[in-house]
Amino acid sequence: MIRLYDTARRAVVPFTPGPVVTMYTCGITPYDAAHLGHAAVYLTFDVLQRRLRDMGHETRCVRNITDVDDDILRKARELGVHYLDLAAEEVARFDADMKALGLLPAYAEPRATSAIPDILSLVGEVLDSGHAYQSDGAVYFDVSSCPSFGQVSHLDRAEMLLLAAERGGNPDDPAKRDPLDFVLWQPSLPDEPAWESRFGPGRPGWHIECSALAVRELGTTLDLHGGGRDLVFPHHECEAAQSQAVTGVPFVRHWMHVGMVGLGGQKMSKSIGNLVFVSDLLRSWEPEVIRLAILEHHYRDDWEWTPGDLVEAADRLARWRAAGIGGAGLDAVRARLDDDLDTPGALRALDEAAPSGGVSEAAGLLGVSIAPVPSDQGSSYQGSSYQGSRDQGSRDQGSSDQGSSDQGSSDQGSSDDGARIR
Ligand code: 5CA
Ligand code: ZN
Repeated sequence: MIRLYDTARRAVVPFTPGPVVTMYTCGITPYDAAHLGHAAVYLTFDVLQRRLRDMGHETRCVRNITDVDDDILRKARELGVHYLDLAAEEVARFDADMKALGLLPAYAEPRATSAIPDILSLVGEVLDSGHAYQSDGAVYFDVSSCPSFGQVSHLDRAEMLLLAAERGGNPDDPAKRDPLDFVLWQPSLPDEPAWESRFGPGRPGWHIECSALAVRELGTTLDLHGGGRDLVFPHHECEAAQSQAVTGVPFVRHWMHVGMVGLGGQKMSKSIGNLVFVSDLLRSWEPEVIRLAILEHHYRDDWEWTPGDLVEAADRLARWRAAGIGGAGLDAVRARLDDDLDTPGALRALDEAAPSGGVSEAAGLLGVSIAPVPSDQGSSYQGSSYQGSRDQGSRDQGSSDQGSSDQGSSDQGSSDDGARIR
């Protein structure tokens, strides 16, 4: 049995889904390339799915795409492009990055703009249930009608107000009855897309998209819902409130949130611009190395990205490759993953197993292929993970994030590239 920390219950608890596990992870807002924070979130749910499949479950993990919201409309305006063209381009880049990192494909990857009819009917139902009101062309959720508001985040009102202000909640909007009320449907600015509706022309608020898509794709109660920890409030709190207002049943059985990846002492974020892009790292490093560098951190910790992580991960991969094919360490890795997805512990367990046997099966459970790199084939060894053209330059090229160039490949005999792509 696997045990996982549940944000709402504030404890590590058994996660005991049925044969089919329904999961919803909040996906990207596609206005810039995928960075390491995104990769850390989706790798966490990837490893969780791999362990659940290993236990015999079928997993259905939906990952949405927020292709209409304030951020993407602003960026499209700045670039002078149509917001859906921007989204299409960035989604293609994101999908290629995630494929290169070896992520299991999403069960569905629905876009917010695919769900306007679903969103409109959900907003109508929230309104009809008495949990929302219309004001100044918008529809707002009435937080005072929801005594359980706070069930996910457990924040007090002052903390909620602070975070709502930081995270696009517009607490100062004069059309609201309460600053914590949140928008379900809003009028569009003149240059923004607008859809006709019984509430007037407009576009969805952010939170409603994930409720509508989750229910549409997976049903009224999800086994597990997650994303980065920055989404606990307001996003997930609001999703739970509006969904349960309509369905009357729990929206989510288990909430799982991933810590923040930082750079330069701050959360890595598109708005700050302190980003390390997955695509840049992939030019110089094998996907397995990037995967191991991320999995070296426990998913619930906040951590700071350092290029040296890649060097250590490359050494580790070389040692595992030297150990070869086999099932050593498999039960130890399973035990570590079942203990709140302890990936750092799983890596250490494999390090311990490698000197006495092949670790390919246990590494596979972490999504790490340790098939050795044929010394004469370089980057083509992994077939479909390597799409199109990559930078085939020397090992000292590429991003400045790659650390020193003398990292370990001593176990690789004549292959001097070790875990780095040539
Ligand atoms: N589209 C919404 C979710 S519905 C959104 O938050 N998009 S995002 O592009 O801003 O973030 C995508 C995912 O990456 C979210 O789960 C978010 O919590 C997570 N994320 C963003 N930055 C970081 C970071 N620095 N560290 C860890 N996770 C992050
Ligand atoms: Zn979401």
